[in-house]
Amino acid sequence: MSLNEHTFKLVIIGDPMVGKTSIINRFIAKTFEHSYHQTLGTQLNCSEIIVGDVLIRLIIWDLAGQPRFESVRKLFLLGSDAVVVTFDLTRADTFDNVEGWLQAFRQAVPDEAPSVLVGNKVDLASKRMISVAEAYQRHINLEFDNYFETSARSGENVGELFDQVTRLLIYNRLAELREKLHPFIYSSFAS
Ligand SMILES: Nc1nc2c(ncn2[C@@H]2O[C@H](COP(=O)(O)OP(=O)(O)O)[C@@H](O)[C@H]2O)c(=O)[nH]1
Ligand SMILES: [Mg+2]
Repeated sequence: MSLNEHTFKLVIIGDPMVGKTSIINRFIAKTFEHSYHQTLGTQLNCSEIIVGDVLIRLIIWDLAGQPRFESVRKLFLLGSDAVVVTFDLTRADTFDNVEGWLQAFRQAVPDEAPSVLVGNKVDLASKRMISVAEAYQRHINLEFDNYFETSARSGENVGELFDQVTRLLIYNRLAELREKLHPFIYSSFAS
Protein backbone atom coordinates (compact mmCIF):
# COMPACT_ATOMS: atom_id res chain seq x y z
CA MET A 1 0.00 0.00 0.00
CA SER A 2 1.42 3.40 -0.93
CA LEU A 3 1.18 6.35 1.44
CA ASN A 4 -1.20 7.90 -1.04
CA GLU A 5 -3.78 5.17 -0.72
CA HIS A 6 -6.08 4.76 2.22
CA THR A 7 -8.80 2.19 2.75
CA PHE A 8 -11.50 2.78 5.32
CA LYS A 9 -14.33 0.70 6.69
CA LEU A 10 -17.53 2.70 7.04
CA VAL A 11 -20.61 1.15 8.64
CA ILE A 12 -24.13 2.44 8.16
CA ILE A 13 -26.53 1.46 10.92
CA GLY A 14 -30.00 2.30 12.19
CA ASP A 15 -33.47 0.77 12.41
CA PRO A 16 -34.93 -1.32 9.59
CA MET A 17 -36.61 0.63 6.76
CA VAL A 18 -34.97 3.99 7.50
CA GLY A 19 -33.29 3.93 4.09
CA LYS A 20 -29.73 2.72 4.74
CA THR A 21 -29.51 0.54 1.64
CA SER A 22 -31.22 3.25 -0.43
CA ILE A 23 -28.70 5.91 0.67
CA ILE A 24 -25.82 3.66 -0.35
CA ASN A 25 -27.46 2.77 -3.66
CA ARG A 26 -28.05 6.45 -4.37
CA PHE A 27 -24.40 7.21 -3.64
CA ILE A 28 -22.83 4.26 -5.48
CA ALA A 29 -25.23 3.51 -8.32
CA LYS A 30 -27.17 6.82 -8.42
CA THR A 31 -30.44 4.88 -8.41
CA PHE A 32 -33.49 4.59 -6.16
CA GLU A 33 -35.87 1.65 -5.68
CA HIS A 34 -39.37 2.16 -4.38
CA SER A 35 -39.87 -1.47 -3.40
CA TYR A 36 -38.31 -2.75 -0.23
CA HIS A 37 -35.78 -5.57 -0.13
CA GLN A 38 -34.67 -6.61 3.30
CA THR A 39 -30.89 -6.64 3.58
CA LEU A 40 -29.79 -10.11 4.65
CA GLY A 41 -26.71 -10.22 6.83
CA THR A 42 -24.23 -7.79 5.35
CA GLN A 43 -23.72 -6.14 2.01
CA LEU A 44 -20.43 -4.57 0.98
CA ASN A 45 -20.07 -1.64 -1.36
CA CYS A 46 -16.87 0.03 -2.46
CA SER A 47 -16.33 3.58 -3.57
CA GLU A 48 -13.07 5.24 -4.61
CA ILE A 49 -12.63 8.96 -4.14
CA ILE A 50 -9.59 10.98 -5.16
CA VAL A 51 -8.74 13.93 -2.93
CA GLY A 52 -5.71 15.81 -4.25
CA ASP A 53 -3.26 12.99 -5.09
CA VAL A 54 -4.64 10.66 -2.43
CA LEU A 55 -6.84 7.72 -3.33
CA ILE A 56 -9.46 7.05 -0.68
CA ARG A 57 -11.14 3.68 -0.82
CA LEU A 58 -14.36 3.59 1.18
CA ILE A 59 -15.74 0.14 1.92
CA ILE A 60 -19.30 0.68 3.04
CA TRP A 61 -20.82 -2.05 5.18
CA ASP A 62 -24.57 -2.19 5.10
CA LEU A 63 -25.68 -4.04 8.20
CA ALA A 64 -29.04 -5.69 8.58
CA GLY A 65 -31.13 -3.84 11.18
CA GLN A 66 -33.15 -6.86 12.24
CA PRO A 67 -32.64 -7.83 15.89
CA ARG A 68 -32.20 -11.49 15.02
CA PHE A 69 -28.92 -10.61 13.36
CA GLU A 70 -27.58 -8.91 16.50
CA SER A 71 -24.63 -11.27 16.96
CA VAL A 72 -23.62 -10.78 13.33
CA ARG A 73 -23.98 -7.04 13.75
CA LYS A 74 -21.59 -6.89 16.71
CA LEU A 75 -18.96 -8.80 14.78
CA PHE A 76 -19.27 -6.58 11.76
CA LEU A 77 -18.96 -3.35 13.73
CA LEU A 78 -15.48 -4.38 14.85
CA GLY A 79 -12.66 -2.59 13.08
CA SER A 80 -14.85 0.20 11.70
CA ASP A 81 -13.22 3.53 10.95
CA ALA A 82 -16.45 5.56 10.94
CA VAL A 83 -20.17 5.22 11.42
CA VAL A 84 -23.29 6.73 9.90
CA VAL A 85 -26.28 6.32 12.22
CA THR A 86 -29.50 6.74 10.26
CA PHE A 87 -33.09 7.42 11.30
CA ASP A 88 -36.29 8.15 9.40
CA LEU A 89 -37.50 11.75 9.83
CA THR A 90 -41.10 10.51 9.55
CA ARG A 91 -40.85 7.85 12.31
CA ALA A 92 -40.10 9.06 15.84
CA ASP A 93 -39.28 5.54 17.11
CA THR A 94 -36.33 5.35 14.73
CA PHE A 95 -35.05 8.67 16.17
CA ASP A 96 -35.41 7.34 19.73
CA ASN A 97 -33.27 4.33 18.80
CA VAL A 98 -30.34 6.42 17.54
CA GLU A 99 -28.66 6.43 20.95
CA GLY A 100 -28.80 2.64 21.23
CA TRP A 101 -27.22 2.24 17.80
CA LEU A 102 -24.47 4.69 18.67
CA GLN A 103 -23.78 2.90 21.95
CA ALA A 104 -23.50 -0.45 20.19
CA PHE A 105 -21.01 1.11 17.82
CA ARG A 106 -18.94 2.78 20.53
CA GLN A 107 -18.79 -0.46 22.50
CA ALA A 108 -17.39 -2.31 19.50
CA VAL A 109 -15.12 0.53 18.33
CA PRO A 110 -13.53 2.29 21.31
CA ASP A 111 -11.40 4.78 19.36
CA GLU A 112 -12.32 8.26 18.31
CA ALA A 113 -13.91 7.01 15.10
CA PRO A 114 -15.93 9.73 13.34
CA SER A 115 -19.70 9.46 13.65
CA VAL A 116 -22.36 11.21 11.62
CA LEU A 117 -26.10 11.34 12.33
CA VAL A 118 -28.45 11.20 9.35
CA GLY A 119 -32.17 12.01 9.21
CA ASN A 120 -33.37 10.43 5.96
CA LYS A 121 -36.55 10.87 3.85
CA VAL A 122 -36.41 14.68 4.05
CA ASP A 123 -38.48 14.65 0.83
CA LEU A 124 -41.54 13.53 2.83
CA ALA A 125 -41.94 17.04 4.30
CA SER A 126 -45.63 16.73 5.25
CA LYS A 127 -45.02 13.49 7.19
CA ARG A 128 -42.07 14.81 9.11
CA MET A 129 -42.11 14.07 12.87
CA ILE A 130 -38.67 15.29 13.95
CA SER A 131 -37.64 18.94 13.60
CA VAL A 132 -34.22 20.10 12.45
CA ALA A 133 -33.66 21.75 15.84
CA GLU A 134 -34.46 18.54 17.73
CA ALA A 135 -32.20 16.39 15.58
CA TYR A 136 -29.42 18.96 15.58
CA GLN A 137 -29.53 19.15 19.38
CA ARG A 138 -29.35 15.36 19.68
CA HIS A 139 -26.28 15.24 17.43
CA ILE A 140 -24.61 17.68 19.86
CA ASN A 141 -25.74 15.83 23.00
CA LEU A 142 -24.59 12.43 21.71
CA GLU A 143 -21.32 13.90 20.42
CA PHE A 144 -21.79 13.09 16.77
CA ASP A 145 -19.37 14.94 14.49
CA ASN A 146 -22.12 16.16 12.19
CA TYR A 147 -25.80 15.98 11.26
CA PHE A 148 -27.24 15.67 7.75
CA GLU A 149 -30.77 15.53 6.39
CA THR A 150 -30.85 13.38 3.27
CA SER A 151 -33.22 11.96 0.72
CA ALA A 152 -32.16 8.77 -0.99
CA ARG A 153 -35.18 9.38 -3.22
CA SER A 154 -34.19 12.80 -4.58
CA GLY A 155 -30.47 12.45 -3.85
CA GLU A 156 -30.48 15.56 -1.66
CA ASN A 157 -27.36 15.78 0.54
CA VAL A 158 -26.27 12.18 -0.17
CA GLY A 159 -23.06 13.22 -1.95
CA GLU A 160 -22.40 15.83 0.74
CA LEU A 161 -22.79 13.18 3.46
CA PHE A 162 -20.16 10.84 2.03
CA ASP A 163 -17.92 13.77 1.21
CA GLN A 164 -17.99 14.87 4.85
CA VAL A 165 -17.41 11.34 6.14
CA THR A 166 -14.40 11.03 3.83
CA ARG A 167 -12.95 14.30 5.12
CA LEU A 168 -13.44 13.21 8.73
CA LEU A 169 -11.71 9.89 7.96
CA ILE A 170 -8.71 11.56 6.36
CA TYR A 171 -8.44 14.03 9.23
CA ASN A 172 -8.55 11.19 11.73
CA ARG A 173 -6.01 9.05 9.86
CA LEU A 174 -3.61 12.01 9.66
CA ALA A 175 -3.87 12.50 13.42
CA GLU A 176 -3.10 8.79 13.92
CA LEU A 177 -0.10 8.91 11.58
CA ARG A 178 1.19 12.03 13.30
CA GLU A 179 1.04 10.34 16.68
CA LYS A 180 2.79 7.20 15.37
CA LEU A 181 5.56 9.17 13.65
CA HIS A 182 6.14 11.60 16.49
CA PRO A 183 8.82 9.56 18.32
CA PHE A 184 10.76 8.96 15.09
CA ILE A 185 10.80 12.64 14.23
CA TYR A 186 11.32 14.07 17.69
CA SER A 187 13.53 11.39 19.28
CA SER A 188 15.79 12.78 21.98
CA PHE A 189 19.63 12.50 21.90
CA ALA A 190 19.58 10.85 25.29
CA SER A 191 17.91 7.62 24.12
N1 LIG B 1 -39.67 8.87 0.30
C1 LIG B 1 -38.51 8.25 0.57
N2 LIG B 1 -38.47 6.91 0.70
C2 LIG B 1 -37.29 6.32 0.98
C3 LIG B 1 -36.10 7.06 1.14
N3 LIG B 1 -35.09 6.20 1.41
C4 LIG B 1 -35.63 4.98 1.42
N4 LIG B 1 -36.95 5.02 1.16
C5 LIG B 1 -37.89 3.87 1.08
O1 LIG B 1 -37.93 3.30 2.37
C6 LIG B 1 -37.97 1.87 2.29
C7 LIG B 1 -36.81 1.25 3.06
O2 LIG B 1 -35.58 1.58 2.42
P1 LIG B 1 -34.27 0.69 2.61
O3 LIG B 1 -33.15 1.41 1.97
O4 LIG B 1 -34.49 -0.71 2.16
O5 LIG B 1 -34.13 0.72 4.20
P2 LIG B 1 -33.09 -0.08 5.14
O6 LIG B 1 -33.85 -1.21 5.74
O7 LIG B 1 -32.69 0.92 6.19
O8 LIG B 1 -31.94 -0.53 4.31
C8 LIG B 1 -37.98 1.54 0.79
O9 LIG B 1 -39.32 1.35 0.39
C9 LIG B 1 -37.39 2.76 0.15
O10 LIG B 1 -37.86 2.94 -1.17
C10 LIG B 1 -36.17 8.50 1.00
O11 LIG B 1 -35.20 9.24 1.13
N5 LIG B 1 -37.40 9.02 0.73
MG1 LIG C 1 -31.22 -2.50 4.01
